[in-house]
Amino acid sequence: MVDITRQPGRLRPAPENFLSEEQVRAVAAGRRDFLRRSLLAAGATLTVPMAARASEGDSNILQNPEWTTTLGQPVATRPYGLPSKFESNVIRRESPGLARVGGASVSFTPLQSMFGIITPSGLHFERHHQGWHDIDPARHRLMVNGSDDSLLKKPKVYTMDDLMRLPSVSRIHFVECGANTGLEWGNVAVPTVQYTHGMLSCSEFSGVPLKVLLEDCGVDYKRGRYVLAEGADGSSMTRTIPMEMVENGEVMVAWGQNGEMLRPENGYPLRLVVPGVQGVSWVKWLRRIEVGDKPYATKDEAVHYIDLLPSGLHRQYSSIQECKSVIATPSGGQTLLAKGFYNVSGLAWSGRGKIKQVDVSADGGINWRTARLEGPVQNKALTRFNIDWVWDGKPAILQSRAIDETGYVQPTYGQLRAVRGTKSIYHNNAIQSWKIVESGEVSNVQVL
Ligand SMILES: Nc1nc2c(c(=O)[nH]1)N[C@H]1C(S)=C(S)[C@@H](COP(=O)(O)O)O[C@H]1N2
Ligand SMILES: [Mo]
Repeated sequence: MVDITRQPGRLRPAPENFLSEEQVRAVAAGRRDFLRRSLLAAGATLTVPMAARASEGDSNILQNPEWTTTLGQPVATRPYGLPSKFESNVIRRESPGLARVGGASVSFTPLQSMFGIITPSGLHFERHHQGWHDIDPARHRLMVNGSDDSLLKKPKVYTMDDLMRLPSVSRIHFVECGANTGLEWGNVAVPTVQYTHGMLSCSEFSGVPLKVLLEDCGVDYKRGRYVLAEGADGSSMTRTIPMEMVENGEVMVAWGQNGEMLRPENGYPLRLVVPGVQGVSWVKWLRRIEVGDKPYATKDEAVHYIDLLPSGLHRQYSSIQECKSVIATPSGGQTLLAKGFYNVSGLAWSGRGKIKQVDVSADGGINWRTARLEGPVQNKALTRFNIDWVWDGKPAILQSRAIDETGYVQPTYGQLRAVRGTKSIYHNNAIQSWKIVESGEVSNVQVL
């Protein structure tokens, strides 16, 4: 139970400009801190004297502020609502360490500023291989065809109006780019959780199960074991999806995101939702689905999004995002300003189903305590965890370790590298460590 009589600690958010020039240079030079478990001290104890907060003489209590003594703004001053001006630091950011080539780039979700599990649509990360478009829904079409007519008897072209008349569903799912946390393979000490893990978002998506469309078009499930999804942008984004994922009803052709139409950056007016699978398969501006009898080995699955293994072989189609978690508060770039109580909070997810348990360590993985999960825990969605922690002012290393309903345990860096080697870019789900020093500064370190 939370003992609210404990003195709360205070946290300074990461600075507005997360990366100083010096940090950018450090990132570029690949400098980072390595730590070994054996060097770490034992965890903090949970005894801190109680203290009341001083309120005497506080003008915020004694005087009426202007918002109490003046007229407020009328309704519909903003026909579409916006966040408070005091939240202007909570934005998507591009990493100065990553090059932008034309429209091809990525912006990261500010995970350090989020609550619960839903990513507000305006803060959803973006990954475009060839920039984004605001497509006229009246001119958008979705073609469904077979690689030959025996695989799909009645090829069709749907308008948005056609699609939105069909029986729809709404489900909450995370989407994570396969390259999320990718720089950490190369020991680059990316300074904040926005950059280490921010190619991750979670929304309620609304749309029609792809299965409904395929059955409407007379699919032959016996022979048509794969679908190819194609986007309408200039990136020739095409990905193969195994038919099992479609047949179980999970893959959706979605137009809704968090109760409104998709944002243009996220695929307006139509995107594929492939729960548990890496972001690249969530084809945006979806314009065509083809049913085939074998995987297509397109450029985005034969050359990109593959894993170079220690044997020297490339692994293809490793598309399911394995169980992973990260502490977002406190996290890199933030500063603990006082000893005392903190609600350590973060996110856990698994492409294989629900999160079963999250453990948190404050001593770099020697001792673990089980965190509280915010329910209801949902299938292939982010799960928020929280745990009480009293910082005693001494150096500490915070880590979280998630376990999913299949029993899979999130690996340490040592365990992951033993299987995957060191040359990967994609699919890094290792345990993240945040080091806290006596000054309260929090930074990104790797515990092997
Ligand atoms: N048509 C199209 N679909 C696309 C992409 C793209 O560039 N073009 N990027 C993919 C990648 S790599 C990812 S990680 C996700 C990102 O989705 P988001 O931008 O909505 O976060 O979209 C995927 N779908
Ligand atoms: Mo991606």
